[in-house]
Amino acid sequence: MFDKVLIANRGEIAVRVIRACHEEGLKTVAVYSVADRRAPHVLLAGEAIRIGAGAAAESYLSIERLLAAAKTTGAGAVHPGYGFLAENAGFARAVEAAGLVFIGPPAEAIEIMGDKTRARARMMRAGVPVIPGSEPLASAREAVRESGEIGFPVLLKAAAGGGGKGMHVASDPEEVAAAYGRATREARNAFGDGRVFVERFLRSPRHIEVQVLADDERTVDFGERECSIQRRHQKLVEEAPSEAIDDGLRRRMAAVAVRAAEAVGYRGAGTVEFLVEGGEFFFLEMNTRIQVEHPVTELVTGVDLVRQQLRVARDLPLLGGEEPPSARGHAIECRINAEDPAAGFLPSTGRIDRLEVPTGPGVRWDGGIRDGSEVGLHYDSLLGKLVVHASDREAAIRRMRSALEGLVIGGVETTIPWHLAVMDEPDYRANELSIRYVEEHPGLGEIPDTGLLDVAMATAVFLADRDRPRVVSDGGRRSPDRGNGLSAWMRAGREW
Ligand code: MV4
Repeated sequence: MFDKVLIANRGEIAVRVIRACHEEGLKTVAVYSVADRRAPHVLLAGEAIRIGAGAAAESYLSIERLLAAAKTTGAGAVHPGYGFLAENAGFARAVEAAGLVFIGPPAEAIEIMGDKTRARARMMRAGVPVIPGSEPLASAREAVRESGEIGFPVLLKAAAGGGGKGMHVASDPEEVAAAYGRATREARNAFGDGRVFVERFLRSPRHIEVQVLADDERTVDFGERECSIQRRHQKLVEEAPSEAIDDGLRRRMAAVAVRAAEAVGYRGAGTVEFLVEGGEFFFLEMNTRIQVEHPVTELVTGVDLVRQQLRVARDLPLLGGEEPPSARGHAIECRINAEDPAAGFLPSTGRIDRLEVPTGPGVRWDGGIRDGSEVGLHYDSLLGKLVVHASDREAAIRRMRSALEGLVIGGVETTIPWHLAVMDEPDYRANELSIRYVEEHPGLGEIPDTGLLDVAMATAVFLADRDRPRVVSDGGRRSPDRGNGLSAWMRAGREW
């Protein structure tokens, strides 16, 4: 049993895990690179130990340095967060070989789910619906034959691929033959593994995932999340529940997700991802970690999933043996990245010189920055997640719009304007979503191309307004543009 946890991560998830540990009465050790020496997670943890310079490879990705830090501080367990080494079976094994508890699933489960073809085979044996497709193909001729049986269009996928890399759509036998050669070469070059298989191509599916948590006695589902709004396989907006599925489909997906987890002897928190189209759902992959978007599930169920991870890791019964509460209301999460939506989501760097976060009923900010934080290019661009919970989806959209207005981050460009535009966008508000939403709605959040003069004028207005002494008038209501003035200008821009 352990009483001190080393958090092998940084940013908002490190802050999130440290808080959960403290609520569980556990001591905490933060690790940090020189670049992160003043980061919030370093200040929040009971202890902090520097493990390297800026680059992740010399710090958060160094198994040797992480284990040395655990040994030096007497930590009895390691929480990997997400990203970095969270789904690295070798890291899980190294932690356990060092006599520490890995707060996550068994290494075997990580390994199986990390290999797309092994996972697919295991799921098929467990009766989990997978996308109709083939085993790894031996030739272009076999690719053509298998595609004919599946039906066009088909998608050729690299067995060692992931995140959308190594996928080729083919609409007829000639295209399959040509794509097979290309896909094999690319896979060999990119992943050192040229194996390729073929699947039925789902044109505009939704990406819906089911949260599960397992201890030694049972595997429990915590409902689903709608994650279709993605850009280059990076989720931007997530919701719980998905309003695109009815209770019958919800129950079937939940039961399949539990079966998928049980089929690999799962333990801890995990997420089973599905593609949903035409009332059918197909296993896509399983994420063997706590995910960025876990807060929307926490808000609709009232369960702290990270604390449940810590309970399972200490052999305490999941939920204290209780049944999970049924979900209520609707939650939405917007990922606030240091990226400029008006410039193709280019990463933006700088020093945070202003940070105002909204509060109020049903508003949560899971942030990894503070005033003065340096935002560089060493790590991913996520600054924090703005999450809201309300009685239904329309109320949640209104609450998110208001919360976004109240979130002011100065010093870097962010995705806040883009999210404001999404909340106003008719297809989004009508829940007309698929994984193609972002490509089908280009230009959201972009400053209308009205020439630099207008932008200069708007910026001048914004800055003048921002620093004008606030005179509270008419019953204490502030000017509606109190929040990110640029977004107000953008809205006004349409009438300007
Ligand atoms: C698919 C698909 C359509 N049909 N497979 C993308 C990453 C990898 N995990 C699997 N992916 C997809 N596989 C078939 N047969 C569409 C995607 C896909 C996607 C899936 C989920 C979320 C976002 C996506 C974005 C582009 C493509």
